[in-house]
Amino acid sequence: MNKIVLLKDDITKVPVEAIVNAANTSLLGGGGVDGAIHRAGGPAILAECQKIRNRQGGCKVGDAVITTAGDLPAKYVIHTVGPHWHDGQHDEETLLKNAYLSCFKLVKEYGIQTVSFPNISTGIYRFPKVLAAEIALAVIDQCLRENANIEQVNLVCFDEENYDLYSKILGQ
Ligand code: AR6
Repeated sequence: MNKIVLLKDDITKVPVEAIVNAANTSLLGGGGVDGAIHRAGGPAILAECQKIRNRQGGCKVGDAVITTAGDLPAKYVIHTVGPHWHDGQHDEETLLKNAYLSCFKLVKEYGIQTVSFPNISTGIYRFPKVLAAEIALAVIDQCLRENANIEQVNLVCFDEENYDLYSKILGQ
């Protein structure tokens, strides 16, 4: 687990090779971290998202696509779509796991060595934060074992609650 770095920060400010975005199926931007990434990254990101939309009609829940990072301190943005939390009976856990896995698939494909994740689905999509953290850490742990090329995974928490609970789980 020593390749995992926990940060309390704005993900758009942390230099890294790839920044993961918690997007929606339209890929056209939104609020939360998605809004922050498009604002800080500039129009080049949206232009590539629109091309992907034209080609494949957006991004399904649990999938991920990759674009330039525009003006962000990164090379790529990986846009994934986490699930809305309903009641836990709508495949939410599997879909969140798939969102993280889809990001790591692109990380492997593009030879990415450093990547920052926000706490996908735990804002506007209201996924319970402890459960989301457990799912995120299990997938990250598995993917780090499977991909020795990854040097660092940043978990960038924006809200105090996520930062505190990740600190506890990671024993920091
Ligand atoms: N840096 C890092 N984390 C952030 C930042 C930031 N600048 N801003 C917010 N967060 P959310 P979701 C955290 O709502 O729940 C959008 O409208 C926030 O504290 O951004 O997956 C999309 O277009 C929370 O822990 O994403 C979708 O429609 C985490 O990011 C929808 O929201 C995720 O919160 C996706 O909802």
